[in-house]
Amino acid sequence: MISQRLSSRLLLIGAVLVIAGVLAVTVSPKAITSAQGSDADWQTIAEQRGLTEADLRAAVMTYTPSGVMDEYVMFASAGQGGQVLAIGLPSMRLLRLIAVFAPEPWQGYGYGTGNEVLEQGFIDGQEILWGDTHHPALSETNGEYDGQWLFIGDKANGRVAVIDLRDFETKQIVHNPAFLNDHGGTFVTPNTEYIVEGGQYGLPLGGDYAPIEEYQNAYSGMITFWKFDREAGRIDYSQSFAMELPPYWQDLCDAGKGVSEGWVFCNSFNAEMATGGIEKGNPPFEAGVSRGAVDYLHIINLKAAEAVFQAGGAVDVRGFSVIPLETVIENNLLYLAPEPRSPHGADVTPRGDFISVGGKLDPHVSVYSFHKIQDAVAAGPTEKDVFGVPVLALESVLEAQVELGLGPLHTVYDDQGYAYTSLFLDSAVARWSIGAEGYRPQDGWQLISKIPVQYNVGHLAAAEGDTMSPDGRFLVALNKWSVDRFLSTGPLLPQNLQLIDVTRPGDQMQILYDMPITGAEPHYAQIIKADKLKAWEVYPEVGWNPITQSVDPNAVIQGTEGVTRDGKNVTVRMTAVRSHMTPEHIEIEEGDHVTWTITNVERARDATHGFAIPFYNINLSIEPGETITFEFEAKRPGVFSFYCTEFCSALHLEMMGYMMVQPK
Ligand code: RUQ
Ligand code: CUA
Repeated sequence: MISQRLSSRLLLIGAVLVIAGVLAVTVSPKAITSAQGSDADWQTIAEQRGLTEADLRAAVMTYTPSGVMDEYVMFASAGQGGQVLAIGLPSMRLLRLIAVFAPEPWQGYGYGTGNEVLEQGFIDGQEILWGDTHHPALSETNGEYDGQWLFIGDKANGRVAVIDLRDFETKQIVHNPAFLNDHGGTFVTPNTEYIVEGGQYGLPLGGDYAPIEEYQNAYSGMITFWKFDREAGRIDYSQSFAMELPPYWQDLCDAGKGVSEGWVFCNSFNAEMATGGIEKGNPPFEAGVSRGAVDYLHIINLKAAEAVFQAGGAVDVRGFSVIPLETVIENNLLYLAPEPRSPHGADVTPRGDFISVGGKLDPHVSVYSFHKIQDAVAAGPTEKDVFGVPVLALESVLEAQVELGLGPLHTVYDDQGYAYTSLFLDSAVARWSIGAEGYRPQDGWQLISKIPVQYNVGHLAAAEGDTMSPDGRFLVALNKWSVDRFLSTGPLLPQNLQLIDVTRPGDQMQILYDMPITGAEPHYAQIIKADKLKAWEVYPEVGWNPITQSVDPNAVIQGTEGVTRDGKNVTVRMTAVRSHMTPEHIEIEEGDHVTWTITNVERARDATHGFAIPFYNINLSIEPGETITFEFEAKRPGVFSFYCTEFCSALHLEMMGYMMVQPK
């Protein structure tokens, strides 16, 4: 059915292009007005709306008829919103908001459910109900996305979350108590043994106090290796460890793969160890941090670090295992290599043989060869930094520098041997050729073309882009500013995700679609083939607990519902099915402690029931098969009408009940 549909779409594309070629001559672009006349054919509509040939090509490449599925799913960070977005490609339809670090009412997350996950993310008892999500990472098997797990970091508070892609729900939040911020995360090793979380701003270990004047001696950098237990579906805290690094403001990291498997690479941007203080007459951070000519690429031997940790080489910092910098140096776990000043991004090529580092304040992308790094390490580094960390000479490890334009940041790769780098200051995407064997030796290392994007592009995401076999085809530019791309929404404007077609060679990249994103700044995204995702249609069995991913021993079976009392403790056991909750009268007393379990006994796909109790801040989304337990103190007497918040059936409005709290 679908393939028939696709082949007729291909015919349509041909027809559109022929006709559009004619139209393009006569039509002025950008003067989009509403097509008049309900019986106008599509050519007339295209003409009246002023669509060009390129517009029509973009339309047929992205238009996804009702009922037809997207080919890819993009998981994008939702920045300050603390959440993750799932977006279908090529339609750019928003499929799901996944609640992670912040309460989210639609999913009932943090209003009776999900509370235990959010609470795992509290630090020293401090409630933290938001996050700044930056870099999502899909789990991998043999360097390919396997569609099972998604991880994401919170830059603000230095936390990492685990999302199960069977139900698209957050299962765990962890925090390394030795540090309080992060950035270079999350990235996974090729078989998801570790989830890498690089730090960012230098801090005293443990987030303790130390005067800023003692920055060089009292402050540190940090990288955390979270051990992932696939069987349990959780990060194993006891097998996780961190490495203390010099306080150089480590930035973006990437895990080695192929030839470089077992290594991790991070750029950094404050080798100057500037400490700011503009108000004291010091150079401000923005000047101090970029004063020097070079920063350092960090080259970390993770395999060796793991062995040192397992041999007891770590110390305890606030209950977490940290390998101190002296031990790091003694065991040759870290090498540095100069980078052009204030770089951003360290992106490993699909075969793992090169690392691209964006210049940010330098018009080049610098490409390091892993083979050369190995040779330089074997030859023995000749220099050291002020802490005694070996520094590899730039000439000994650099493979190429490609001049791209202003503000190169992040690089992704396709299946043709091209690399794509975002140019923040140019507001453009540069396509360049990787001039090595296995990529595009025929082209050498050179800039191929650039395409303007709107505007101030941060990250790029490529289809299957971080795997060992990227798909090419599509690229998404995650732009920070949208300026004039959409109708005005006041001084705060949405950000703009732009879908770019990279199927054609040379300079024929094309913007296909603009998607406004509100409520969030999507930093990075990963794009996976949709058929790799095997999400459940309904929970496998009635009574399912999504936290344990098994049947809850407390699940309510139809016919056993009721209210029981043991002193001040009241237990409510309820089922939900279209269109009633059983029981419908809950009679309790002021001061009772209530433990309330609801099982949605539906087996029909999408038959979700909501559940809300006024005043008590209880709001649930109970998906087919799910069991939820919540607790509260009945502190306010009165009559409370609870109801289903999902319009689930024609008699949905009747799906309600009364909770009567008798005064003392
Ligand atoms: S950042 S726009 Cu990935 Cu957090 Cu570069
Ligand atoms: Cu259940 Cu409305």
